Amino acid sequence: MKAWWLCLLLASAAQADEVRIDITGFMFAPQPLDVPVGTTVTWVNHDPIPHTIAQSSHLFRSAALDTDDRFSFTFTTPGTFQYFCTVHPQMVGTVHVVPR
Ligand SMILES: [Cu+2]
Repeated sequence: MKAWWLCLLLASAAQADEVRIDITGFMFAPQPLDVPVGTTVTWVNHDPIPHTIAQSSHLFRSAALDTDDRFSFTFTTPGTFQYFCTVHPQMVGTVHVVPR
């Protein structure tokens, strides 16, 4: 019984992927990003000026991120998700979320 629970825990831990998107020089990288459903994506701002992360259909929106600040979102449904920086709308990115 205990072994069964351990397997379940390990399986769910293995599915809890985390991927980072770096913001450097007004660019998101990697770009675009492909991840499986359930992935937590963390944006990290390396620029000396603030940026935000806003999803184009209002799925999520960060506060202003200062240098080295980060913002995370867990994608729970497949699809193509476009996002941009509300301070610099020319900064755009895409996350492709694919089924497992
Ligand atoms: Cu920006």
